[in-house]
Amino acid sequence: GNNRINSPALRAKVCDAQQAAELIEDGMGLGCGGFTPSGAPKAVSRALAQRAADAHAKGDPFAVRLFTGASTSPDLDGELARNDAISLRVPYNGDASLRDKINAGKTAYVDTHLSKVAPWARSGFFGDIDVAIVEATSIREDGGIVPTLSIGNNQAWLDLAKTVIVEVNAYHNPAIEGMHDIVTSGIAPNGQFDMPIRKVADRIGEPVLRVNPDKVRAVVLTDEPDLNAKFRDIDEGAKMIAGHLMEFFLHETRVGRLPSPLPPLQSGVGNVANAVMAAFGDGPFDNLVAYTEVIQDGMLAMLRSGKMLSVSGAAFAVSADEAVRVNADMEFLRERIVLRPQDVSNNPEVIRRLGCIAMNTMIEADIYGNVNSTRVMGSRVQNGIGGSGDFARAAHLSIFMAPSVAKGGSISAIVPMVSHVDHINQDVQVMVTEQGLADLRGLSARQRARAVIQNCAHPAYRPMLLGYLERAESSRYGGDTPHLLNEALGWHHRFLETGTMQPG
Ligand code: 0RQ
Repeated sequence: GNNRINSPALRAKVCDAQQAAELIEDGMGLGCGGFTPSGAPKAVSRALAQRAADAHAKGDPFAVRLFTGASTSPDLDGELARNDAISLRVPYNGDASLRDKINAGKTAYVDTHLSKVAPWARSGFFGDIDVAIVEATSIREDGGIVPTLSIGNNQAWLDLAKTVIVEVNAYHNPAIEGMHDIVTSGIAPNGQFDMPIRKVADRIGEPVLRVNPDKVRAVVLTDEPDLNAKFRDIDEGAKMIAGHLMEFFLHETRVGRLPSPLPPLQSGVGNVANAVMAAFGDGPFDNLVAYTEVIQDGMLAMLRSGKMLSVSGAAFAVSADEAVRVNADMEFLRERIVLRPQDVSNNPEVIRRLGCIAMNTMIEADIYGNVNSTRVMGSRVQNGIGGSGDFARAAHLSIFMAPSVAKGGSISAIVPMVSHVDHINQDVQVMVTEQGLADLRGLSARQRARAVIQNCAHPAYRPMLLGYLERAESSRYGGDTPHLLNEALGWHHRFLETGTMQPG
């Protein structure tokens, strides 16, 4: 590992993870790498969880305010949450243990657009960032830090923190140097800078993170892969969703409403998104490009097959097997992928300029096209809005998809009124379930409702939804977006009372 540190000043800072964790005190703000398990600090995270456990055993308080790129790993969010060591979490979480703490009301959670975290942190909206912990593949002789499989907000953390800890992880192929594109200077105090990105592969910065070496107090050596989660095998429902989408794209290119090759694609997290990418892999479209956030297995397969030419993203979010292939194929991938900080990968200015097609997954939608991506029954957080809002609002075409029912059919994903809103109907042009696709472009609210009910709702819930709409329409208070306010959230209420949205 030591031969990965080519800067003598930083080589002198090598220490073990426990010593590094000693630099972190109760109440501090921690700016960490991590966007999916990619780039999350590992050894220092585990040592920090141990430090919290030791403090609590002595009866001392110990909790940090944790800021990252997005979700992290079981070593960081999981270990710290299980040790009650996170008082505040910003901006995204995918870990089950931390989710439980947030939903129990024990950890405060600020769920916000991923592109806004760095500019808001630089503006001081989140208070002090005391310590930065970033993961590196290597450190150059000039002190430039070569990141691993994500960048997140690391340049902001390095600029803001008084104390910096670097984990140098020898697992990653050093040939990754050159894949990253980071703006390291000329950033206004409020985090704004020019982003003249006109093509997916355009570069505007340099390939390394920059830090004042005097702030680096610890460099810790590791050699371990990311703790990547498994994708489920692609199920029938996800395949059907992907099939409806492919048919839509084919039709739209035939009638000239979408150009060929297609505009840059964005694809969200999870199994449905991976199924859609797999369908593109087998589909008729060539010369694809992606301006996206997470780069999953399906997209990498298309780069290898030549279907996709270039990808801009924030992070690799790959299966364990794919992570091994990524390491082996690094020279090939470096020519085709630009990894960016999330305030650039997800920047609405760039997404709008490129005219992206955004494809994200939802928890539920209402008949009028409003989408809930984050809160089950309105109050229990699942993950967070992540980058879905950055892309949905700015995209040329924003698509939301999900299975039409959840929990074995006891929950309809299409409801009269969403119990929480992440994406307003104006940011949803197309909705897809395994039942079909609703094209909502140019439709009034009541037309949207009929399209969503007929094309997306599960047959077990379709008559109930249509009944709701017709009764709401005849109530005559408001003919634009008719609702029955005493019933609008009644389906959720019924589920909480009886365990199903179906009436008894
Ligand atoms: O619960 O874990 O108990 O089985 O929600 O649902 O079907 O596994 O789907 O993993 O694709 O996640 C919207 C959460 C979908 C995700 C969401 C329950 C379901 C299951 C997970 P279990 P699935 P996925 C840019 C894009 C926001 C961020 C985003 C997400 C669990 O896609 O977090 O888009 N999106 N980022 O049973 C009750 C319903 C439900 C429901 C699903 N209607 N009611 N429970 N579930 N629908 C990328 C990034 O930001 C990184």
